[in-house]
Amino acid sequence: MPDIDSVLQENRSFEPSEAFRAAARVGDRAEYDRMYRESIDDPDAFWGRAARELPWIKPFDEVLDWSEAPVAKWFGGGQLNASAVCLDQHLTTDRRDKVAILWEGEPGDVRSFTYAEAHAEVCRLANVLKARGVGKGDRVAIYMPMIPELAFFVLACARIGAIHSVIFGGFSANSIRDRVLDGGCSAVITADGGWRRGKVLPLKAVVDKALEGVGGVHTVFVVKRTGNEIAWDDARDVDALELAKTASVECAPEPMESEDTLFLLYTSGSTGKPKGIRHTTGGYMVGTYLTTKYVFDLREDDVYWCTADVGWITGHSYIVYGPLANGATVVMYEGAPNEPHPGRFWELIEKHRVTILYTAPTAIRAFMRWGDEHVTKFDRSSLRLLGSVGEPINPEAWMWYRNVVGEERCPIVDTWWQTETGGIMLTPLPGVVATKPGSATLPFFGVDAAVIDEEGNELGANLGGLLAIKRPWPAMLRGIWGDDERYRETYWSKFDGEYYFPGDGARRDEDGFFWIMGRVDDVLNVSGHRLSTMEIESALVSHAAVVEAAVVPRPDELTGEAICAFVSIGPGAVASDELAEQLREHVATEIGKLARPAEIRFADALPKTRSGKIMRRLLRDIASGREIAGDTTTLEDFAVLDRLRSDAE
Ligand code: 7RM
Repeated sequence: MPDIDSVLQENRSFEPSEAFRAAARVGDRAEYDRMYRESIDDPDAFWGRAARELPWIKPFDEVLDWSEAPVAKWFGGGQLNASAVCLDQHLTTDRRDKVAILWEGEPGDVRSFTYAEAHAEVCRLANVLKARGVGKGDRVAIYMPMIPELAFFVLACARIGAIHSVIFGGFSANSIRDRVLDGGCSAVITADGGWRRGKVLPLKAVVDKALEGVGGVHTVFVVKRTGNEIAWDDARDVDALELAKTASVECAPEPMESEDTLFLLYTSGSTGKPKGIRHTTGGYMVGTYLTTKYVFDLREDDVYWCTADVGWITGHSYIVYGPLANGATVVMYEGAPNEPHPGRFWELIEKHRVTILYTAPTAIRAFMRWGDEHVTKFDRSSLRLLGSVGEPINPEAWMWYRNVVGEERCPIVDTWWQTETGGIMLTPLPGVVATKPGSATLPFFGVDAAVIDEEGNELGANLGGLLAIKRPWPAMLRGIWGDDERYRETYWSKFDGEYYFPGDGARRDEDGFFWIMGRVDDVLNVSGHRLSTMEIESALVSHAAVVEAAVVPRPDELTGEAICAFVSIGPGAVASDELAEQLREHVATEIGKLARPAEIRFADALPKTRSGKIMRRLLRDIASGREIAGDTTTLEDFAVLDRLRSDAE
């Protein structure tokens, strides 16, 4: 099979400012190189030292045991508790009275908790869980809005050694049922409702439906947030905050083995049922702690805001565990970015003096579409660092993020990683790297990344191929819940256990920078050329009329596959044959005739997962006139598919 042809040309490069560099933890390339080299050449020394920055209950005997590959054992013999790492360790320091969580609800209500207060809340909730018989090793599903109690319950589970399985608050009753059954959950934590776009999401009602006919759940803990009417089963349902009022504010953290499971988080496979990705305690905590510290270059006075939902891995690692382990002040927001107006994020940044913003390309593109004025009317001078995660960020969006949001002052860290990797894998360190728009740049410490071909040979500069990771890292997944074979098969079998295979395409440029080219399942084959959908999409969105684009193949007798582009356009543009022709020409000019779409279809919206990733798999079926096959439970808006289908007719 030929390599993936890379056609994207991007030569701009942006150094961090001298001021940023001077204050940064790692402020020059030689220092990064030295630390990186040690992390690869002597991982025991590097990770052993990093791990000893955390408060262990019992010190570990061994850094890594890889003898049962691909199941890694990190920090064997050690005991710790993730909630104690996040909370208790700070109580004997000045951070005791520092704000840990600064929360704003969609209606504008604000609550904040110092580390001491958060600790008390978590202990109370842990005692509430215990009182209903929840204990070490039990699986607990959490289906909650973005309220402080979501983070507190996550930590309360960790405190007593219960395994949390957070299910994003937008999932349907069926998705919840599947996950509760697969994980064998014996308790569910939910809320009466949550605010989203001015309306109440009736979460408890969805849980009630999900649990119809499900036998194994003995308790549903309900947090009353919105006060909407809910059904109540006296035998099963308990009012969590009512019980918390009289619960003790002390709860000793359960000593956990380093390899005890901390949580499950379900991620959709391209086919088949969702996989319960299993993360354990020691390695995950060391990995999220260290990446947060270096990638966001956290300082004591930072106000850090990651806009993800705690229901995604980004929220687990970079709202809860990583930042709190570092003693950061974390902003949490309940609602939609355009409620009650399209400037809500920037208003929040002005109001709370946010210094670090970590968000997703899909959100950045939405803000671009809504117009600069909603951003610029708020004061963003507090911002010093910007981050991106979730998808390849197209250079246009990157430049807009830098110029409009960050006023050319803030470095951007484009962080590549996965639910499975637990933490950030490819990323610039903000004081070190001269970033290039669209590149996740260099590997984080301990990450031995390569771009290889189908035979496992490393490819030379600028050749597109498969991203591969050569050795275990602390925060990596330890398995798929209940299906160890699927773990081996999916991630380690492609190259006989030699590489972890994330399923993404990538190239490395002449400076060794990584450019992620999207999922390899999405690669197109036009006349024998393998093209990355992401590069063609990037060319399309660089046209002024286009907001978002998704490129998929459809079968073509002549070329094997022809390029079909689904395009959503901005408010000022009009869908017409003329515009379609312009866009086809635009792609031809930007990257060559080879990549010129055979067909452009205008769409008001593209099918996305609830975390904002475009589901090209579904568009492939539509473009080829096939019935949609495979798992659609992660789709955000089902009506989008019907509209796309009827447009095609
Ligand atoms: C953190 C997260 C993982 C997939 C991954 C990629 C894509 C994520 C980037 C990215 C290019 C990035 N976990 N992805 N971050 N692609 N640049 N900075 O999103 O499990 O939900 O998704 O997301 O394809 O494999 S995830």
